[in-house]
Amino acid sequence: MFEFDILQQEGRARRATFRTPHGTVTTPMFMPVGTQGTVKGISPQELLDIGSQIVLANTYHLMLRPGEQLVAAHGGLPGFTAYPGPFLTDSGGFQVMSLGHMRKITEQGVTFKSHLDGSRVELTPERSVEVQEALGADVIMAFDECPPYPAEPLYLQRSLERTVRWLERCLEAKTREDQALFAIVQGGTSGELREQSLALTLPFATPGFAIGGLAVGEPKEEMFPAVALTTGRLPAHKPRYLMGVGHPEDLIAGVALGVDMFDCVYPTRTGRFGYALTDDGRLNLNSSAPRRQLEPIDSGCDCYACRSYTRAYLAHLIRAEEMLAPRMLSLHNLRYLHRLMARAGDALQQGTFFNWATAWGERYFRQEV
Ligand code: PRF
Ligand code: ZN
Repeated sequence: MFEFDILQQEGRARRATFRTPHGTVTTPMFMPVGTQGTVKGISPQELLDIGSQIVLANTYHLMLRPGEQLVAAHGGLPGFTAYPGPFLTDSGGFQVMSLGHMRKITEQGVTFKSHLDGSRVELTPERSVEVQEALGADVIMAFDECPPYPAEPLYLQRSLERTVRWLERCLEAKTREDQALFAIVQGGTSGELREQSLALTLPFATPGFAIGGLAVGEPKEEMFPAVALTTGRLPAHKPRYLMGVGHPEDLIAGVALGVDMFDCVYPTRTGRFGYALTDDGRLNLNSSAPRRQLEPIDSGCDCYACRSYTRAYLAHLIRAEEMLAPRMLSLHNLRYLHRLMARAGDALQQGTFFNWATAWGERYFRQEV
């Protein structure tokens, strides 16, 4: 279980297979976010149809509502959600910081007020693992702290050291053999602190490693050097997961730097706002031009929305506030990112990844003149 086999490599970029109890997936891959045990507006059958391979779910949300025991009573996330493939659950640390109120971080863990009913809740490494075991995902994440950007170096250092102690407690608390626990490297955008986090985290030799603490508002010129430093130190033969990154250009850059897995709410959220991802950049279907365009969002896309509808029809749905619009744009955007990662994989297979990525970027960033 959890075998990671690298099939091709070009520079740092690689194509690989990753075996989980609910199926073998191919990387590089993008993972849709199903925070509440559902990818907003998209059915499990649709996820399978567009090539989703692993679905994300959140410890924080599901422990508060409906409670992990109800999910466990369905046999875990696949039984609860009817999505039959692999799941990954995030540990809750990141969501507590962005959603919880009156948060207090101590060595023991985080206490906060629920964003749902204001009740006082405690989340610790042990509790996070307990919840993630009840939810039953194939990949579970260590309970960490993702500090805000910017943060004081001294705070970042204390925080990353505590995250390592929490990792140790997560591994101690873990009882299931059929779940892979990934450690999370922190350290903000500082090279020195990333190195410290790596030096303390790598000895735990978890079956995969995540790069956390990025995509929290820092400039891209600070994010990518931190990614590059981290992928340069992580073991080659284990999966690498860049958390919370989902813009097409960041996926390509991440793959070039040796990242295998990504997740983000971006494709579904931007879809709900009326934007469609294409090789020519992001198309705004709220603007006036698409209202008269009789072509699909993307003639090269094989998703249901592109096979069925014109831009004009989708723009009409948006203006009429019909719920098919956010559904179809989410579906298309997810398919776009899945296909982007499949195209990167095909290029890796042919040894043409860097040429392909350059051509993709030239078209994606081309300005209309
Ligand atoms: N830690 C966890 N989840 C996350 C992150 C992190 O650092 C990020 C970083 N952007 C997204 N999701 N546990
Ligand atoms: Zn499409």
